[in-house]
Amino acid sequence: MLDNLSKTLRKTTDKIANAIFLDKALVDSIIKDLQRSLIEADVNVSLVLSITQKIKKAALDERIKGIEKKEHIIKLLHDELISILGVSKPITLSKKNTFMFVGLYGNGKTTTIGKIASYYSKRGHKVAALGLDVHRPAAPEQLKQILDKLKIPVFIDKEEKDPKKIYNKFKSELKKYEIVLVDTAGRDALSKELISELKSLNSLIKPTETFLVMSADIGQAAKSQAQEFKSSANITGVIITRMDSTAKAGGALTACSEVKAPVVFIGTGEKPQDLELFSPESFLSRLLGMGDLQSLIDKVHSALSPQQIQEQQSRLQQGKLTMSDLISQIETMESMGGIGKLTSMIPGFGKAKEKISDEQLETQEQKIKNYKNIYNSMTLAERDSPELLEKQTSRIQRIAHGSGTTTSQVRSLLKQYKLLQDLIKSQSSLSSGNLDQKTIMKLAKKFGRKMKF
Ligand SMILES: Nc1nc2c(ncn2[C@@H]2O[C@H](COP(=O)(O)OP(=O)(O)OP(=O)(O)O)[C@@H](O)[C@H]2O)c(=O)[nH]1
Ligand SMILES: [Mg+2]
Repeated sequence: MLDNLSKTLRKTTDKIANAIFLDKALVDSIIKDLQRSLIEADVNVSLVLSITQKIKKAALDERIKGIEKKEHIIKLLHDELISILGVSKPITLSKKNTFMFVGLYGNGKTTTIGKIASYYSKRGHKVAALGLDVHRPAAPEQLKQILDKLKIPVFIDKEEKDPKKIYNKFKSELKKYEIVLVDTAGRDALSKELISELKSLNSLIKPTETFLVMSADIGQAAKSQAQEFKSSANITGVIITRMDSTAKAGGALTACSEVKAPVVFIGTGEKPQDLELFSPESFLSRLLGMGDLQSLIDKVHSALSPQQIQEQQSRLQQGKLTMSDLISQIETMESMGGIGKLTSMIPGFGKAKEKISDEQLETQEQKIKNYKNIYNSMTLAERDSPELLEKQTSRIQRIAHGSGTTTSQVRSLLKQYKLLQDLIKSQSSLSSGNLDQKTIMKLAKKFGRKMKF
């Protein structure tokens, strides 16, 4: 169900959470991905532009910075998506309930009646169905077959051609049931004939709910259909079927929201159990692959504290890197689940990840531990100025001894530090002290190639 949109949304929130700088280049790429996949899901272009413009504006707003900005954008993205999905309309049951199902030919009315009958009878309600589709000769038998399988009573009359007469015939019998599901006939379009038929059934039956059943594959066309049925057939909710078999479901859902026709259920397959209550919040949570907004925000707060990020950013922007920055990067790697995880998060490192075997990962993680031990065995002066070690073998020997490593391992850490520092210096002078996301990416790639983790 909307797999591509779901993938993009997950990727987008990851990009925001993991970004060091939310600069224009990154924002542009996020916006482009979002626009592409929302439009692919058939969401109205002007809706898409309005959402993405709001996000872009917030992202480039200089008044909010760092973690707060990431949080702000994630919230904004979440709230905007919820708002285009509409509001949830809970179905409250009374003592006696009559649900009438209306819609055009082949949109899934009869199948959905089976699903809803199963849904409520499983929850202990006494359910029955009434077949009032007198236009398609096979319709009453189809309804009967579906409900017989579920062992739910069904009332049909294959000979009678007047739906009102069928209703009157079974009226007293139906009073025994808590929920009566009424199947009606479809048409190719909402013709005058269909409108008058639905109006007369409405005034005779007085259903507690009238559900418009529409297939998701009509995408944005759901808007005019919902609007027309709303004004002529008094619908109280919409059921979108075939969510499982189209990429256009985003269009159908958001179109209903635009005309304030609340979606109450979605159909996700042909079987009786393929039905879900619809609520924008839970639907979006599933698309995002997160429990709720809070878990999304927690993602932003994951690895480093806001202060740590800010301090590191300003040092990097000035082209400075301390030994403790390097160790802090290494510690971050550990808290994120080791270098394997890190490689998947840094652009350009992704491919290398596949080539690293478990065994290699283990030695790399051991190396990281060694580096930390080496750092802990250094004096404060040595940490501030690692150059002190370069010419003094005795210091290197002392550190190797203290950390349980070898002198060549100490030299290796010094080499990594120097390499990264040189890269940062050269980059920051090239970009006149203004390191942005693109430069960081380039750096990460170069760094990745030369680092010997
Ligand atoms: N994949 C999928 N197929 C569905 C879903 N809902 C209905 N269908 C299929 O859509 C087709 C038409 O469904 P019906 O229930 O006969 O539609 P209808 O609105 O009653 O059609 P008419 O009575 O001709 O107006 C059937 O083949 C169903 O199996 C769904 O959620 N997913
Ligand atoms: Mg039918």
